[in-house]
Amino acid sequence: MAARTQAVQHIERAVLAAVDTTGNGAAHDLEELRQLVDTAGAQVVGELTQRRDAPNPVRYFGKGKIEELAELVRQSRADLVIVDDDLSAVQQHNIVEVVDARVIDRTELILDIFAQRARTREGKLQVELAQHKYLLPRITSVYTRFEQQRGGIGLRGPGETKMEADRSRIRRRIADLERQIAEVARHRRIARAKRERLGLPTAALVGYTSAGKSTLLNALTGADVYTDPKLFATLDPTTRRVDLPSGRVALVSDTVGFIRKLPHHLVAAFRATLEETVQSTVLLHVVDVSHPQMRAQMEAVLGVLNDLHVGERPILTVLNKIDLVKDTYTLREMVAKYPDTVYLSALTGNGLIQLLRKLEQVLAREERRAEARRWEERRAYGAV
Ligand SMILES: Nc1nc2c(ncn2[C@@H]2O[C@H](COP(=O)(O)OP(=O)(O)OP(=O)(O)O)[C@@H](O)[C@H]2O)c(=O)[nH]1
Ligand SMILES: [Mg+2]
Repeated sequence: MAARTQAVQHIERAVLAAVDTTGNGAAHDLEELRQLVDTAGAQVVGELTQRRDAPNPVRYFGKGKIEELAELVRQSRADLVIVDDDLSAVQQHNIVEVVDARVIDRTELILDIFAQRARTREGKLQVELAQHKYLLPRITSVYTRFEQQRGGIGLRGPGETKMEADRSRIRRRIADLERQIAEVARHRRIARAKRERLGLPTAALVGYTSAGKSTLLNALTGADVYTDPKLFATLDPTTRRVDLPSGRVALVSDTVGFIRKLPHHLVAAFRATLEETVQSTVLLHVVDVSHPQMRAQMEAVLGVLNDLHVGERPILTVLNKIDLVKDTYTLREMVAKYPDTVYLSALTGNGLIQLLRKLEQVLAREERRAEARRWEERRAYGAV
């Protein structure tokens, strides 16, 4: 049984660290990591990057750099080091050997944020499964030295559960979680089949975390979904009805946001929920056009969608937050260049009507396509 953890009073002091393989990109990479750390509730007390062609396979950093990191940790009295990459168990172990602090990686940080934010039973099960799968190969190196410090980033489970620290117990827990998730997924499929019988077209909001998906859902439907400048405000899917300009009705779903290097254990654990949400008539890809990393964010989202095998779904690209950009020339150019693109501000409502009109067009086109497909199938059976 999961034991209760003590509420954490102490704000953890974190040193951020990364190998910069891009030449100049790491400075900006750390900006996102800073936001993630802030969302997780820790304080950044130092930063360190190392320029290398590739991370060292067994230590991640070079030898001298780890010494420097150890010194920075001492000076800044840091509790933990957060590396902006996925570390192998060996790399993590070798850094911990030298540095007198816990060492966690980007994946663990993201899993921790999800653990804190999970609200529904399904969300909690999925996050706990991802955390346990992540933990399993690392259990000796991570836990033996910091066993007594339970409760910090990477050591807390969703809700009030405590992460297990024993291999065979973890394996049993993983099997148990998988069984429970399969059961919840079965209920979901039933609910979805019910919705499908309504015969309403569906649209799913997808996009990078903080792109404005929930704000857009609220603007479109008058819903009251939680929005937040911090990352990963939404974890669980919400579906609402939207009235289209012609008077027709569509269902629009909001769900968890994506991020660069989204932990694959997390994608695997959330697969059922995500797949179900993105099995919509059309995907609305919400993009924050005011973000300096807009293109990298779009690519990350398309990458995750690709992993979820939704390549065939039509995508309507929604360039959001135009109230924050001065130059709308580029936006107009993009809309002219790429089919099925609109720009708007979910916050001010500017451009919403154009989105609804476009959505209606795309849905009508999809219906014609689906009808043509059905006709082809009937013909294949000699029925027409
Ligand atoms: N200026 C401006 N801010 C916006 C706009 N749309 C959303 N925001 C802000 O962006 C932040 C994130 O918005 P959310 O709607 O929570 O974003 P999300 O995509 O649902 O994020 P996750 O649930 O974390 O994936 C909030 O502070 C919103 O107020 C917009 O059009 N203009
Ligand atoms: Mg949201």
